[in-house]
Amino acid sequence: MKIAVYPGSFDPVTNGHLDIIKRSSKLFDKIIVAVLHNPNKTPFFSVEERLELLRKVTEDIGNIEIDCFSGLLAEYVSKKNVNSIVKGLRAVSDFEYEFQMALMNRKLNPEVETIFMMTSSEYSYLSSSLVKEVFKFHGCIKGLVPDEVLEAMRKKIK
Ligand code: COD
Repeated sequence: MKIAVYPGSFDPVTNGHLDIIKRSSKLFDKIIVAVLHNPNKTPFFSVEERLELLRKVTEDIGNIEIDCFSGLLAEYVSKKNVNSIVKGLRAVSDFEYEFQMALMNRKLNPEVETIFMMTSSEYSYLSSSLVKEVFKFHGCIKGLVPDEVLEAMRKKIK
């Protein structure tokens, strides 16, 4: 079975993430979407909330597992017995950081391969942090995140 891990913060999951999940799910038998639990950061959504939202927005895809991890990604993928990591690339600025991480992950776990998927042009400018910033200042983020996420964000600030 060809399995890949798609790791991220997903705080919150955007339509850019969802596009990568859908497209990669056609290339692999299973995609494990893995939410990083980083105790040093104060996220907008808790890990549990992010897991729940990811489950909701991927429920019609089928070959998706939603999970979370802490610590090193290279160790998490070995624990899951997976050799492929899927990452999304938006711009040259993503490339530099992702390139470093891919090489470091391979150093830590020589079995691991990182597969990069180009963003779809309509989501190329989209990031969770920009979405949160626009939302904070009451800008319209409809169409940038799944409707379930927008609803949860509205509930959260009430
Ligand atoms: N279009 C396409 N791809 C996108 C888009 C978009 N609009 N938005 C985001 N993506 C991609 C990102 O490039 C990334 O590949 C993925 O989706 C997740 O994005 P985020 O922003 O939710 O998550 P990040 O980038 O904060 O996640 C970073 C990791 C959690 C993967 C990284 O920090 C990590 O592996 N941490 C574990 C600790 C570790 O092992 N550190 C050493 C690394 S070498």
